[in-house]
Amino acid sequence: MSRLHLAEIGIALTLTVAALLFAALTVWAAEASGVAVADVWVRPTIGQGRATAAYMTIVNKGDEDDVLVAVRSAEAKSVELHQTTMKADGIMQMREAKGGFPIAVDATLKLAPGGMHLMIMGLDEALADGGQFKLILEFANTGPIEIIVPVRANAPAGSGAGDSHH
Ligand SMILES: [Cu+2]
Repeated sequence: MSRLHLAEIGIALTLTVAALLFAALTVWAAEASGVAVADVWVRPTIGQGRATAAYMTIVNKGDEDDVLVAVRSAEAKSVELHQTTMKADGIMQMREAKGGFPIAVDATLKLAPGGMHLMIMGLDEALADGGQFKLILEFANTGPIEIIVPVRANAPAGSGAGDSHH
């Protein structure tokens, strides 16, 4: 084999290794940055009511703490971040989490009936079981994420959320 040929093989190998390394780094970056959203669902509206609650599990897979600061939808007037708490007299109370929902690195934020949830108000149309709905989650570091939310009466299996009432 000529020296020129060997040089060519050497360059080809170097390029292949560089390409593999680049591919590996790209995959790593996609997995290691930002938040992952799973087990998303929203309750159907009742009668003439145009308010409902949405639930989901959010995992911070990034290397920075993050905060879910706001949520919006083109199909509703407003979406608020709510926290349900039990008062001393046993009455459930909801209040807006003004500072958003913080999610530390590697932490899991569970929005579930009886706890934290997204309060959707002023929907343009009723939400029926089996339908879907679009929400945009605004994170302080990750930025906006658009998600499709299935409309269903109960939590999806495996989300770990019981069917207690909002
Ligand atoms: Cu609420």
